[in-house]
Amino acid sequence: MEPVRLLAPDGTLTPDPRWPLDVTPQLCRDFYRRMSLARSFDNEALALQRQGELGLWLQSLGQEASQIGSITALRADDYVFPTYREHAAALCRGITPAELLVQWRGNTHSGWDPARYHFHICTLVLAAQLPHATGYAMGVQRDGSGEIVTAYFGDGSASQGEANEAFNWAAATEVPLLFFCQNNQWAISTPSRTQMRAPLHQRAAGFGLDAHLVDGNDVLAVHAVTSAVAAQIRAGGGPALIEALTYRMAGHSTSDDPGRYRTPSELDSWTTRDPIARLESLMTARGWLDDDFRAEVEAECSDLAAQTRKVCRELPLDDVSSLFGTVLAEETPLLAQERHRHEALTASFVD
Ligand SMILES: Cc1ncc(C[n+]2csc(CCOP(=O)(O)OP(=O)(O)O)c2C)c(N)n1
Repeated sequence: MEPVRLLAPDGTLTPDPRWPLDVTPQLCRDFYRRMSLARSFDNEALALQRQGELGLWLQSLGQEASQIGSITALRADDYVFPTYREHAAALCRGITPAELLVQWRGNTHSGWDPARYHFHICTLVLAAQLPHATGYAMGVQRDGSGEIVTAYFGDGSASQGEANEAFNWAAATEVPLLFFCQNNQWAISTPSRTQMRAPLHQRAAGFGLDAHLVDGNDVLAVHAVTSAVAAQIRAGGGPALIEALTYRMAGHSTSDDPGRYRTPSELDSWTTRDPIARLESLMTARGWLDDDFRAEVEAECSDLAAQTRKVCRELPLDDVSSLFGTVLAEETPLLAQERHRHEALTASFVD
């Protein structure tokens, strides 16, 4: 199966009647703005981690089109289960920089109220969110609320047993669920080609899911496909899977050095397919990206970066000891010992 693509890397637009999309200047400006803001936020978070303000950061760099093209195709009340990399999608839902950073500063377990944004907290245990999403979708199905559920995950997570159980159970129960895989080619240092013989969208079809392959660096294609698939799920068409081919342009996390396992030429080849540059080419060719608009977005990006830096430094430190109370219903001797050790360590810091 060839990936659905509307926008070529050089910015040429080729409409596809199977995936209709009204490509207006407004739509492109909206995507350009959202993707630029997400990248600015991501860059700032990286800088904050490098300066010791965050313990860890996992960049969304290069995956903006996959995330923004898809989340903007959903309704605001469609519940979303993310992994740990969906910052670009989270920003679209109105989750604030402070809420996004607080967990990575180590101040608390998670930063936001999922019920408020219909956006679940990050799941770091690979694929654990997929059965959760399936169960949630069973609830939605019974409520008849008209919502659909979307679960993001990566190519590496697709190797987990839980992912495959979720695909099967979602298909068997015909729940209103969209599995959205960002195949960014790597699971830390393991390339996706060594993890599976059949491409994920083919495997998904075998489970009985309505499966699609899309160019994940083409925000217009991602949006067109997700809109159509979401509408079909909402109309009772059953669960689906979209595999978006994209690339993790940064390391897996700030603890990773991708230079140890991938070549500069590979990164170069994906840089030419950068999702923002691609949209920019189309907009420039059509005269949709004038200097005023560009300057406006640049100013907004600088403001967001400055705001991100400010709120990060001001984040209140929760009483981390309280986190020990949420591990088990009753504290075990080992847990009590760990809590005491942590309290003694904290007390040893004079200031
Ligand atoms: C169950 C489980 N096994 C292993 C890990 C360690 N781990 C964290 S991220 C990761 C790779 C994930 O790759 P992928 O699902 O493709 O997502 P990406 O990080 O590329 O977005 C691994 C192996 C984990 N968090 N959970």
